[in-house]
Amino acid sequence: MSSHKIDLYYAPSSPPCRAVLLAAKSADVDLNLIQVKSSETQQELLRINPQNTIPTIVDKDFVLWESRAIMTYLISKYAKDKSLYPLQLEKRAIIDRMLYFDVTNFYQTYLECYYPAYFNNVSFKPYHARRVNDVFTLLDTFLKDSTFVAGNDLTVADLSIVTTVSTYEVSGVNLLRFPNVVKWYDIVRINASGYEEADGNNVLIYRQIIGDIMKKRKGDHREDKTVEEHKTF
Ligand SMILES: N[C@@H](CCC(=O)N[C@@H](CS)C(=O)NCC(=O)O)C(=O)O
Repeated sequence: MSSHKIDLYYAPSSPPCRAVLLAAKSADVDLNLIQVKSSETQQELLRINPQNTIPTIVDKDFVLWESRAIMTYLISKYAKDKSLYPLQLEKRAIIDRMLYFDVTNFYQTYLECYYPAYFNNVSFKPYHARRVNDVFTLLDTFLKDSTFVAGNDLTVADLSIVTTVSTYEVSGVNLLRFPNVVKWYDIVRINASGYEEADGNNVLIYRQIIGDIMKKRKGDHREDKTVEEHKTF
């Protein structure tokens, strides 16, 4: 365990914050959790992070944001289990490739397909469902011949991608169409330290938030198809 507490500015429902919570569990890091809610914490965050995004950590006098950068930092610095982000360059490169896949493609697709429906009053179109299907098909292919996303060991890339999958799941993606993903998802949730506390419980808060938004939306815009009506794509 870290000998001191690391501040984490966060929201429990936020997908990138849940990813950092999960990495902190694996690294056995003791976090001082600061929910960014009050104007005081909002101003505090803006003072240390001009990009004003969560998650943001403060480790003594070192400030860092961007969830995947935080995850690899915490694991490199504090995790006893070096196989989560090994030093061997080829292994690390594959893990990095999967982290970048998550940031630029897998999670980005979620942001582009679901967030407009939830937060900008835009309807979820068959085109979005096809994009989601495509990224899941790709992930399923990556998992065809290996237990985890970057080989046969659990790594930081699994911790990142599992929180994206749980986020898609609460948005109604039918995971059963992707058998390799289902198998991997079960294994990661069992093997990742503190999974339930870091992601399993917190993704339910996210489910509640989007559930409330969609309930209201249904009342407002019956002519639009909702995300749920496309859930089996
Ligand atoms: N790529 C960033 C995304 C961070 C991000 O956008 N976080 C959201 C919460 S899920 C946020 O801080 N939103 C407030 C804002 O952008 O002003 C990461 O992975 O850390």
